[in-house]
Amino acid sequence: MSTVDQFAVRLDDAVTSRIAIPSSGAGTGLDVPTAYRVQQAVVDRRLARGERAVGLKLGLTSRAKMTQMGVDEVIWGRLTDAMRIPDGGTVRLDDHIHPKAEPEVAFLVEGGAVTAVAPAIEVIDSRYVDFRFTLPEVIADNTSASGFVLGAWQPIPDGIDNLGVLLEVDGRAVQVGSTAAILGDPRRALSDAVRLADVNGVDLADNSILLAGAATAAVPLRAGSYVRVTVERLGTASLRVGS
Ligand code: OOG
Ligand code: MG
Repeated sequence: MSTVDQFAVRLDDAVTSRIAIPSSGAGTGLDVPTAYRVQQAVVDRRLARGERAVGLKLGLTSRAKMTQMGVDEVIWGRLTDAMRIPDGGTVRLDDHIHPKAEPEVAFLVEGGAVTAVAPAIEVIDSRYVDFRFTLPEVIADNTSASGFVLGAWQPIPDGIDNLGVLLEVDGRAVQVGSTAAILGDPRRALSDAVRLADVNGVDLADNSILLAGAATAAVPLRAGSYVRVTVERLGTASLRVGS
């Protein structure tokens, strides 16, 4: 088995066993292009189990996260139908390692154009212990993708570049931000995604959902809590956390 496949098997086993693997730190010997090959192999294993590709996600779209990781480029990952959580649906902790929720906006790309936007929650669940990883490691791990909730689709409103974003847990505000934190304007996520899809031969027609990147820091999920994201003018998306 190739090194790429071996790494993909370790990450995929972490998903199915819910046991995190340690980061190798600087010792991975993995470069970014190879990391994306691992990511593809990880996603291929999901597709082989019958999951369907439905979209792309961007990560590290905020200046703060980029600076933290010492990079100046966004990273991207793949979404499948099995990751979709119905709005108001339940996420079980037992199905995860150490899931966190972050507020996002999602775009719908149809026929080469963006037709709608929705408030969204991304559930990230790094397959590395304590969410500690290098840039190539998180790319290989499909950028921590685990689940996503979409609120109602609607036309793109004026001022999409600066809408208030609120993340509440059990009715208490825990993160407050703005869509401006997403690359300065979440529409830039679109142009980045179109470019990335083109460079990497990904067909956006089959991957019509685009998660633009977190607008605030992510919060750990606790059993029994109710998580709601509100994006000004777009409405809400929510989930419940079960054990
Ligand atoms: C990587 C995923 C980052 C985002 O929106 O920035 C991401 C991580 O923080 O585990 O999805
Ligand atoms: Mg995200």
